[in-house]
Amino acid sequence: MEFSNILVERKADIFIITINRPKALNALNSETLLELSAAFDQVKEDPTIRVVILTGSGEKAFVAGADIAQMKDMNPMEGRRFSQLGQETFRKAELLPQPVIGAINGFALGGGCELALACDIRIASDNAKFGQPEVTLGLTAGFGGTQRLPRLVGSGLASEILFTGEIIDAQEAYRIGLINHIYSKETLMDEALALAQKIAKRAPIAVQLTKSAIQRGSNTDLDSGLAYEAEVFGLVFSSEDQKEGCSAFVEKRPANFSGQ
Ligand code: DAK
Repeated sequence: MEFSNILVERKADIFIITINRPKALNALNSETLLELSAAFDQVKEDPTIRVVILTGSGEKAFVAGADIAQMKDMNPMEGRRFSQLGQETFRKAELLPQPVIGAINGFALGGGCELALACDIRIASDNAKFGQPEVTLGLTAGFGGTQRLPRLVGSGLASEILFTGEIIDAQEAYRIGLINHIYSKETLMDEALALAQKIAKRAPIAVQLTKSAIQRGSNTDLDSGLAYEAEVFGLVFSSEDQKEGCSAFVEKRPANFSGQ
């Protein structure tokens, strides 16, 4: 598929998706969501991709939200469809076998914050800003923010962010656990790539099963999550990489994982 609102780039095992509407601060309209959805489908079908990095183009924004110009005149049915499209697209990121790193390079507001929340790992530049300003527009968060933000930072902090629409800076986002690391904007992508490369060197099946256990566990009770973890743990023993990884340790040599 040809993309006009996103850029995709392959760097060895790593797939970089850049939302590319800098004139609208990378706001998500339906077309951009459809392209993002197609890119996630492409990643899912390609086992040679080990890690995905998601970022925004330009100096100012990761994603400044859902496209307000498009939403302005929506009727309720169009609103519901738009919300479903965003939710389905973001869910694809979570359900990808490969880890997704959000490299948040500026404003991550509304749908942009929600897209960041759907990434497995979030790192940000020091100029990043986060918030759910929907209530300032007479809207509710519609791409998962009311569900994922409380799960990540707790109900009290999420409620304050969602009820006030206040924007927080990278330091505050770091303090509340919304992001893992803060870097200068010049080094953010290098750091994202270094993190992606570190993950890409590990046994891919083990990494992917770990992601699936984290995802499964965050949506279930502890006992069901532990039962799933035990199944996954058993399953890795069918991989060549398990034999290689454990043998390499015993033989005191570096492991050479094949992804099988
Ligand atoms: N949508 C469309 N265009 C946007 C945009 C957005 N979210 N954000 C910025 N832009 C456009 C601006 O209109 C401007 O376009 P031109 O006037 O140049 O044509 C250009 O990007 C540059 O923006 P500014 O001139 O405003 O740049 P500043 O540096 O002065 O300000 C800003 C940056 C990020 C503080 C400001 O642009 C801003 O406040 N933007 C809006 C941020 C925001 O409120 N985002 C949340 C959007 S609401 C739902 C489904 C989804 C959602 C909700 C419900 N259901 C269906 C239920 C999701 C909602 C949202 O995400």
